[in-house]
Amino acid sequence: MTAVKLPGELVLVTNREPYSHERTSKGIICRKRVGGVVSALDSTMRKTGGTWVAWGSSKADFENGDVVKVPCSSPCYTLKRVKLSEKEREFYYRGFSNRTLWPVFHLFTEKAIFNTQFWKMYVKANTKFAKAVMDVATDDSFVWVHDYHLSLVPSMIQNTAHKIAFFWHIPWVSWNTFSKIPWRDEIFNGLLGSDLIGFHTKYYAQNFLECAEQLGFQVNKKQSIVHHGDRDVKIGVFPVGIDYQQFTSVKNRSHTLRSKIKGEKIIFGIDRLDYTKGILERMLAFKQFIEKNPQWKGKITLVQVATPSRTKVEEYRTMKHELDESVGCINGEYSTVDWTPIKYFYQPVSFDNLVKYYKMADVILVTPIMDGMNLVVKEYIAAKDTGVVILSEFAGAAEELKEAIIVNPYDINAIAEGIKEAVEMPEDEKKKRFMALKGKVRQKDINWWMEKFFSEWQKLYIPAHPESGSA
Ligand code: ADQ
Repeated sequence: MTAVKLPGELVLVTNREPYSHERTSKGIICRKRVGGVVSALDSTMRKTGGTWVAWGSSKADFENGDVVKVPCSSPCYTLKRVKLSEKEREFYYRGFSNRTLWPVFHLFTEKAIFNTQFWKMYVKANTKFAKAVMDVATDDSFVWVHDYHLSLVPSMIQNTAHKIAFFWHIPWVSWNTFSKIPWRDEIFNGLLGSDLIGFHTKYYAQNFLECAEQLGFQVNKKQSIVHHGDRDVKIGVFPVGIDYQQFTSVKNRSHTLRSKIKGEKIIFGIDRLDYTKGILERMLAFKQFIEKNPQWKGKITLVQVATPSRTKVEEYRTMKHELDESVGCINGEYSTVDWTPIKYFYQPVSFDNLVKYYKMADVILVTPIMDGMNLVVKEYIAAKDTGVVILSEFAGAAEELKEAIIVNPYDINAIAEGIKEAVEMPEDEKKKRFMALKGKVRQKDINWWMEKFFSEWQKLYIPAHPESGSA
């Protein structure tokens, strides 16, 4: 249990649901969904209880009504599902969320599509989520809205006088980039319906304050406050952590997996298959490493797991083809009868296997082009006793994890050099750096994050003391 408990029920709102109900030949099964936001928040909800409002995206989700108790194995909180039509899924989710906002906020503006139909459905879907919140929230509720899919919800529910906070899980870009969105005012005003808005890093929070100024809001930079009409909106920095205990409590059973992979060193990468994660660049860097360091041929393997993600969105299908081709080319060129340089899996893995992969890996390779935080790197550090981390300077996690080998993900040469440094790092240095990283991940875990956010949030409702001695 956490020390900081909110004095009212928590109503959490996200696009993705934490658990889906799926029909199989064995009947309806309940499955945990993959993704950073769900990973972080399921741990939170298990501790606080309350209601989670999310899109019921699976066919069997509504078979027993729109409200269920989850996690299915040991229910401790309520999931209220929102039903979206096919048109809303297409234009709100795959369209505005994933083909407009996602690329813009990850600096892939050339991929962004600005389409009025997308926008209209985004407004409509946000209205549905807002209504679902109003159905379950009471005057005492603390409503916590998450991520870029739901930026309009705070201002839509504001009239009902709930306490509202928002957490933005992806990067917040500078005004130069944000200003390209034709609906920038609506999005910004939507978010400002919150009393507190959280980001992963100082840099994103500064960008947000800069955008507020550019849009004409009065900003108090020292106190990180945006004045919006007669209200103050507090902007805060809360780098998300992981459920540290969950990763340390798994016993080491990685030797079975390890013995099946040839060579002295295993490098590991696991991501949703997404163009922002830098997976293609990682493959090219590994190829360059093998070319420049032939002594490592047959002795090193890159294991890359990619989870299918947003598979109906064109850019993701294109990227999958490119990745298939790239892995095929590299393996075709360098494989021998008893060595395959890259082992590539396009599938989700269970939690148990995820931890086995982390434990067997000598090096984790995390090279996103842009990433709000990145939980994979923290999970690896928690799961291992020692290891080496190669981390993109453009992952939010790089602001904290400075003992990693930090690389520029656009620079293939730098990543290849990083791999060399990692596999040849002296034991002493490896241990020293890893212990420092482990200390940080242990200290700022998911409980720390939640407590920091909740205590900042509650403070906003404590009435200020009248100044003593004033007339
Ligand atoms: P994501 O973009 O989803 O999250 P990330 O933070 O790396 O990215 O989290 C991915 C999660 O999915 C991890 O918990 C990982 O273990 C899991 N995962 C990935 N591939 C998997 C697979 N094949 N099988 C099973 N599990 C898999 C968004 C932002 C991030 C931010 C988080 C949290 O884009 O920047 O860190 O939210 O705020």
